[in-house]
Amino acid sequence: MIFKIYTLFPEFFSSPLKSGLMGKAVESGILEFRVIDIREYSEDRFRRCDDYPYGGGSGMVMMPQPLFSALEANEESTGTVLYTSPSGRTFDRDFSRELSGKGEISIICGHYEGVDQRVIERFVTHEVSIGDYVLSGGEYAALVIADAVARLVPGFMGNSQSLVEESFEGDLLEYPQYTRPAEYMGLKVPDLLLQGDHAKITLWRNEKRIEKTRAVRPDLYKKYLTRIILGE
Ligand code: 6GU
Repeated sequence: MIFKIYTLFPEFFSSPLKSGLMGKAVESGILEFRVIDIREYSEDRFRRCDDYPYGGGSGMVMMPQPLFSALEANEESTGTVLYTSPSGRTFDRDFSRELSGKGEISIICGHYEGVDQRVIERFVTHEVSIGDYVLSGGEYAALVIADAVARLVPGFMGNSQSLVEESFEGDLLEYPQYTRPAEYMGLKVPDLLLQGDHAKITLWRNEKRIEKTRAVRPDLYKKYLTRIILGE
């Protein structure tokens, strides 16, 4: 899978794309990132990429010219082009799944008060937010989106079972995990996990998932109950 990232801050991506599973996937060729420096496409004498908003108001707007040039040089007409902005549709698991089926995804990282609307109308297929808060730049969101999508690409995760048994599967959050030692600083691992009765352990884990979801994600819990009641 290829990610093309349009950004004013290409250096932002250098360390994340080298670290952890993402780094491995890039090295093995499962993923390819092309980080495109929007500023290189600016025809302005000083390579400016932002200007004051028409109609007044605070902040700056990303100019159409550098983005049009960058996108025209790097995109074919049929691709998926995301634009990260707090005004977009909220990114979620369903959308990450949908995106993981694409061979190529482009992400324009928004900055300042956003990009000129003509860029959105000409090139963008999805305006995407990662949640109801404001970030200082779309780069943070682009990394979140790329990671969530990449881990669904076959071969990215070593152990595919961990993809199945994770939070949100079955609309429940994950159960608590413990590792050795069985007692640390007087704090004990629940006995049942040490006894090896796997049927019991499965039941206990399920209970914990339900308890936690009910406490911290009432919205998800409702979804879970509805699904159980409907017997799906
Ligand atoms: Cl995609 N961009 C910015 N600037 N803020 C956000 C966001 C994106 N998603 C949530 N907050």
